[in-house]
Amino acid sequence: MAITKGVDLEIVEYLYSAERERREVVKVTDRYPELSFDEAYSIQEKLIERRQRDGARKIGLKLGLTSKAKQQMMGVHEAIYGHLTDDMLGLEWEPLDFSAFIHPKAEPEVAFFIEKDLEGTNVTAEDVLRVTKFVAPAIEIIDSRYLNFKFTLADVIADNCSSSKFLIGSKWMSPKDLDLGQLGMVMSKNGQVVQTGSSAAVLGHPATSVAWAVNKLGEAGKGIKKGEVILSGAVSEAISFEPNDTVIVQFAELGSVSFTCD
Ligand code: OOG
Repeated sequence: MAITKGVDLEIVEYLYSAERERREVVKVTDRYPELSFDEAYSIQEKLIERRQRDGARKIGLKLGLTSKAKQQMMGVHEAIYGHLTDDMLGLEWEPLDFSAFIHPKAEPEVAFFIEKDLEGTNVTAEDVLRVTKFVAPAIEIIDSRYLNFKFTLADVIADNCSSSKFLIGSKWMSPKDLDLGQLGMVMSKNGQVVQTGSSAAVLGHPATSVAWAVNKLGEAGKGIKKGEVILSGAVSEAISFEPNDTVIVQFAELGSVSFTCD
């Protein structure tokens, strides 16, 4: 059974209020088991429109499930994308407010800053690098609205891919000046190493991940735009954190990015 017009907007309110009221909710597919990926993306679009009506501005995209390990864990063969809005941007020098989250986790990522529109269905990693002005170290905070962070692929797409906050480090480099395909990464929490990885974990190269998103958007006649920021997907597993924790992500060559939490 397809999701009808009234029902999609009900789901939007369900997820949006869960986020604003910081509560976990039962996943959408418990009620609508046949929710398709296309319907889920359409709900995601409407969720972003809802945020825009409240004053948020769309500023870019995020990729999810870009590592083979995470895809296998979910039993899927595809990445997913969601939207970033300006109210999601955190600043390194301002502690994050823990009470604004449900059950947050932090992921190390490489951010892309796009300087030219790009659209198509045969876009390559090289095309993405050509339109990328800078790359920078980033941390994404994911905070699924679903109970115990458990969901199907359709659920997580509808929930804007668990997006909550993100932070960008201060070292911005041209992708021409480093080997973006194999950047080592160390993530530590309160001085203890909690994850290590390589940017190669992101579909072999983070630009391949961005190209995947452009091609996926291309199927709907959309693309990425000049001025957008794109989080290319997690380089390692996400880690949970608590109030007063400090998390630092250090990339070889690309520098570091960190946050503390109140
Ligand atoms: C889905 C989003 C994960 C990534 O980079 O893999 C994600 C989840 O909540 O696991 O952003």
